[in-house]
Amino acid sequence: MNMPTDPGLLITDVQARAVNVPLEHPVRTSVGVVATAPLVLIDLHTNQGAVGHAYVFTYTPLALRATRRMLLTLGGVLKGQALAPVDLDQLLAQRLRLLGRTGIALMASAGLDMAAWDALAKVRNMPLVELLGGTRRAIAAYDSHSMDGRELGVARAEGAMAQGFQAIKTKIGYATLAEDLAIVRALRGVIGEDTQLLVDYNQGLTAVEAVRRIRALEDEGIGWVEEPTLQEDYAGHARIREQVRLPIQMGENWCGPGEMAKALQAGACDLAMPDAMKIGGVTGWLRAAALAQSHGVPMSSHIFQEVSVHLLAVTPTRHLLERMDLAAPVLARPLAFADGTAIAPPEPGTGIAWNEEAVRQYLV
Ligand code: SMN
Ligand code: MG
Repeated sequence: MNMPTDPGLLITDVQARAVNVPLEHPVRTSVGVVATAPLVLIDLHTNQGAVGHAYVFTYTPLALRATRRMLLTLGGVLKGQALAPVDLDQLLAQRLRLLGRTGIALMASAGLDMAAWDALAKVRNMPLVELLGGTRRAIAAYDSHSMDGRELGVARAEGAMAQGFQAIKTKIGYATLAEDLAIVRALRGVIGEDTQLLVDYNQGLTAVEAVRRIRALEDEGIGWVEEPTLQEDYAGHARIREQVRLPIQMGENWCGPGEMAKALQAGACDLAMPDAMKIGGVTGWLRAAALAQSHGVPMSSHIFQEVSVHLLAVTPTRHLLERMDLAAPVLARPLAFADGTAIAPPEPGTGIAWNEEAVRQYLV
């Protein structure tokens, strides 16, 4: 890669720390439980003093060490390079071309991308959203819950309403359709008719069972049905979509904009919700946002709320910000929500900063 014309702003070091953070509520899905938040915290140092912060979420502690090693290895590739995130994305794409930018390699590449954009916004002394050409604005959000069962589900819904949310998501895919219906109706009883109710099957059904269950939910006022079948089965999602009258949502598992393009091409979904990490960081998200715009698809976020609140502000078809506070215990300032919305913080960068005492406590 030819050296940049202005070698003024360079990456000098990348540090990565693995933490396993407690969750107030485990993320219970129809296909497994996320009991803690395994995160790798990234610090990307530059020759002008700015340090970019980001984290990646590894879903299982089993992937923590390997992801940290990959981050340090790819971070080593970026040492000495100009702090130009789009160029760095191209460099990593080229280095990982034969391996394929998926799995841990993708996660590490995306984490470095998010940290590089954070560092650049700090050097330019502006919030990330403004560096991207947008303005800080209130982004509509939903409070994201789990397969909590009736008692906890109702309690969490009541809490979300008390905090001013106008939309909540619950995870379903209980043993029987009757249980799915019962929890949906119990939550509707709490949130009323004016609050959006979203459901997430986390890939737990066959396409045939998904059609049966979604048809039974059609008169419950549901805003979207997320990942009803295997996330990689775009044809299956398209078949479901053709047979039901509720919007199909997916995207958290798309590895890069290329997979998003294939899913949209297959007619797999009415709505899109890329994950800021798996889609390829800030750089990947911007390309995904263009895809959503060209297909006329509303675009929401998946976890990574601290970065996503900036990204949705520059997403032409922006829809909803997911509030699921996975990193809060290790953040100096968790993202604030009010009246069912969040606004990108005013300080330079993304606003991600570590609570170093907590990081030490949860260090793996
Ligand atoms: C989800 C699954 C696993 C971890 C975090 C979140 C979920 C969602 O699919 O959409 O929030
Ligand atoms: Mg989901």
